[in-house]
Amino acid sequence: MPKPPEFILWGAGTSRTLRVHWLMAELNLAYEHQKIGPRTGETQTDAFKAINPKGKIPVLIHGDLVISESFAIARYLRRVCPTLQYDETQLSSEGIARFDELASFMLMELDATSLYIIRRHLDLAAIYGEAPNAVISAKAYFRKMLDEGFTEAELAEFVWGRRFSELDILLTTILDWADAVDIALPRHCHAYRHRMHQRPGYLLGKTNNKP
Ligand SMILES: N[C@@H](CCC(=O)N[C@@H](CS)C(=O)NCC(=O)O)C(=O)O
Repeated sequence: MPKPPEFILWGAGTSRTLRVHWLMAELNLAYEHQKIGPRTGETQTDAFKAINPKGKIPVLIHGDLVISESFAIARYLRRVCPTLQYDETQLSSEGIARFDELASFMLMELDATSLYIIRRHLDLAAIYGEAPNAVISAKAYFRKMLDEGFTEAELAEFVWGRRFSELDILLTTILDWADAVDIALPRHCHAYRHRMHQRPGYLLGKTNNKP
């Protein structure tokens, strides 16, 4: 029998790469790790750009499939590896609509429109320019979206349905990143993060994500 293809994961050291290392750990998947880091030049080599022309990590290779975008990788892994179960609501059309709503909200409003704007104009100001007002307003916008996007009750256990999912990985990495750039988080968000940080999958993913 032919051996199933191995997973090869490119990237280490960022909250986006942690998303994949963490999920791999939750799914109990073995993989080869190519530990290239951001802003080291390693993402811009001809060899890596032949894999991902965008020059970005993470990237997953599985057989003939080469896939970038941390959340798309997470969705693919959930599909090919049935280790994590879904509850009944999560499998319903309404549950899937809620999944899409939460994923779009977190990726667009919290990650791209807020946190990445802050990163561009703080840590990466030498490339994208100083823009103190953009940073102040992105922080305020993040906090407004967070307050309006999740009630305390919605973060009492998992963010989607009654079971852990890739949406918990997405939200935890977003909250950790916000905390690291000094956005004050409400108490229930800290409690939610603390619970997620106790998961063995998180701890192993964090170790494997080390550059
Ligand atoms: N939306 C993408 C963002 C990927 C991304 O921007 N990755 C950064 C690191 S967090 C990167 O590889 N930048 C190129 C570099 O720093 O060399 C995802 O979620 O995977």
